[in-house]
Amino acid sequence: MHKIILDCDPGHDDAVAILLAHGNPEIDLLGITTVGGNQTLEKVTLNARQVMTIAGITDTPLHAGATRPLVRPIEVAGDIHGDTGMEIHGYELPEPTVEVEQGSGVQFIIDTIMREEPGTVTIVPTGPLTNIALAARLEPRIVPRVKEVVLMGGGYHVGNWSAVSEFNIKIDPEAAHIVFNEPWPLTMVGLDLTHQALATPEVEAGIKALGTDVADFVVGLFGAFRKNYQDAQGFENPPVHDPCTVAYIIDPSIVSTRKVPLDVELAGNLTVGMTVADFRAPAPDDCTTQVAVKLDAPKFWALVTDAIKRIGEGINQPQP
Ligand SMILES: [Ca+2]
Repeated sequence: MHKIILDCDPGHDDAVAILLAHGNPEIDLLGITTVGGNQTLEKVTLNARQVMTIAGITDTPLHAGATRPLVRPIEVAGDIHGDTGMEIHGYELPEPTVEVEQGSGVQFIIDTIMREEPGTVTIVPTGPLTNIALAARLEPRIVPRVKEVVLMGGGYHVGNWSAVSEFNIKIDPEAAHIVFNEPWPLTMVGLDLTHQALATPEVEAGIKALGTDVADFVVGLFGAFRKNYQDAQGFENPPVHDPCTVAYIIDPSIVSTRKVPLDVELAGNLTVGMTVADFRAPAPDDCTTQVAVKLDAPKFWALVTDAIKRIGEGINQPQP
């Protein structure tokens, strides 16, 4: 079992990451924390509650974290995720029955890592890195105790929020700079990888065929996500970024990686928020960072579909 904390800003693809983490038997989801990003903290936290309600996630604590980036004003991705942060087609979201726990998500991350055996907890950020940076600064003893940070963000070739920067990193680059420069093992699952995780009509048909409420929810998410990605960025099918992190943890053969020194640009007029990978020479032995390179898309989607299937069959769900 892989113990993870999922730090997210749902978000269509965050929602799928939550479902994969809950529905896969290899993952022990210790907690979900939210961060202002795709939409305001209030909206993404409501969305997390709705996803957890639909999936019957009742034994995993949910904590809200930072409302805004460390230094810069908040920016949201309404063009991609809609005004609610989780715009959906043809599916009515439920009144959430899952509540938010008391206490900041930042403190929850610290308490969980200090409580668990060292080297056993993986942090999985799929939003801006504000909560993770704050946790590392507030309690530096967590850093050597974390097994790994596997994050969705950045890219070593292209951006999506500027020519060279990706949304999660671009909107809080100072937080990303902190997280990328701590000595914990870090895997950057960036756009180079996640643009291979396309929700094609075939993928969607496979999920729809499951015929369950949670499958209908995912199909509804993909419908809105496809339209928004077509309009905003000219994609035929939407890239479902965030669950690639969880898939890598479950089965590293799904995501090939390459060790490379990484840093985050803070000062460039055109390049702020760029994740800079130094490929000039083989990575030194003490390099703790790597980038995700190639996705086995059929295996990835089989894993996601299987998790949605298991949730639909009622795993871990109390009987109504
Ligand atoms: Ca996200």
